[in-house]
Amino acid sequence: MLRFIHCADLHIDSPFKGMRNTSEEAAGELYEAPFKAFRNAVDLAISEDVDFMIIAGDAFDSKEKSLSARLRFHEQLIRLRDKGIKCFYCCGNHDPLDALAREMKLPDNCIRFSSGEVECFRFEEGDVAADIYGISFGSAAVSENLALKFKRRDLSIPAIAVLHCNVGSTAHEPYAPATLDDLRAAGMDYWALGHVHSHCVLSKAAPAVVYPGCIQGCSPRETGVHGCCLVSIGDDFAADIEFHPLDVIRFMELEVLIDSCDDILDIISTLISALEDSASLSDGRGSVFRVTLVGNSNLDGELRKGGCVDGILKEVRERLAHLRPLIWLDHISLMTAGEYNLEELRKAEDFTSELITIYDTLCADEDIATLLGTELDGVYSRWGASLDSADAVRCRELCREALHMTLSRISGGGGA
Ligand SMILES: [Mn+2]
Repeated sequence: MLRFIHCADLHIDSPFKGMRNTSEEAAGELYEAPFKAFRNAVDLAISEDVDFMIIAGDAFDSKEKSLSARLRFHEQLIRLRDKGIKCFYCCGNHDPLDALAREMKLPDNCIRFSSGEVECFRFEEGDVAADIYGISFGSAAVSENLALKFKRRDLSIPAIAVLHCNVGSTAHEPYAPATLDDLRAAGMDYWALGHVHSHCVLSKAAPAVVYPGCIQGCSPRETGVHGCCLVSIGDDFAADIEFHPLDVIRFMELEVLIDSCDDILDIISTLISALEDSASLSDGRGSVFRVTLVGNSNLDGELRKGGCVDGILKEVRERLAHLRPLIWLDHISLMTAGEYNLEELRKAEDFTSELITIYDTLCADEDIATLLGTELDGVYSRWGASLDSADAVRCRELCREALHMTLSRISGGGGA
């Protein structure tokens, strides 16, 4: 039985994009997270005594790898070498095999695929054998379909292909785009892919096509569990795929209902218990939250006043600062409304219902981004700011916020 670890997208040295005003302590723990997750992968490889490890690209977040990142990556590969475990590594768009990368020497148990042509290495130890095919990105933006370069040579032992590529995901850059049929045509048993950051099995068999996902979420958008796959290939060359979590900090999105809160202090304590409850489910890992406050409340108007949400955020962070494992509140959004029933107000055929209709019409307009963008650009530029991305989703959010601010004021919900 052939057994190996398939991981990808380690993103060592990740800057954790999208997080703002993170405390020094929280930033420090986040920086360490990908290193620790990789160490967890190596621990798993050693405790499971696998035949080898595969890293399917984006080992580093940036091609300008810091010295510490390189040394610590190296250190983990040495741990594998000391246990006689080989590592097959192909480079992806974040860590392309350019002149800078070539300078980075790797321990001799780590085989890095070159760019240009697919290479094939035969793994043979005792009675297990496999051919491992792979190719690296030579530069960041590879638009060529690299999957078409793979062709199985030998049918007598399992064939594994290692590639960083995009198979049909619109959420990731379309580098080395390929279809499932392109992969099938190569005649492999297992495609060890990298690039897509959430774990997914695109095909279970003939061949198995697998994204293990990143080993550690790298931004608040990468919520949920992250890890690697422990793969066993039996005599029939069919793959058995077991997912193992490796992440040390988990990103979560949470809705917190504030219906029954009487004042802002009450909202703060409700928030804190909701965060503590959710954090307790993450098995001793750190947690980073993005929270949406929901519900009908007469505090809606007050919440929407400038500085109120920031004040809550600051207070919650301070009260949670001493806790370990880390609980960090990254962001609070408001989806609350005043103590009125929007559906009833909409039916009333009066001034308020007309006002709601104006907002409804605007939100339903496909060109909302263009319509609002021009108006908002003027406002934002006066503040010396800019609307980062005047996309339709953000514009609809702003519209909804404006509607509720207006309704709270009209209904005297404390916002006047
Ligand atoms: Mn990646």
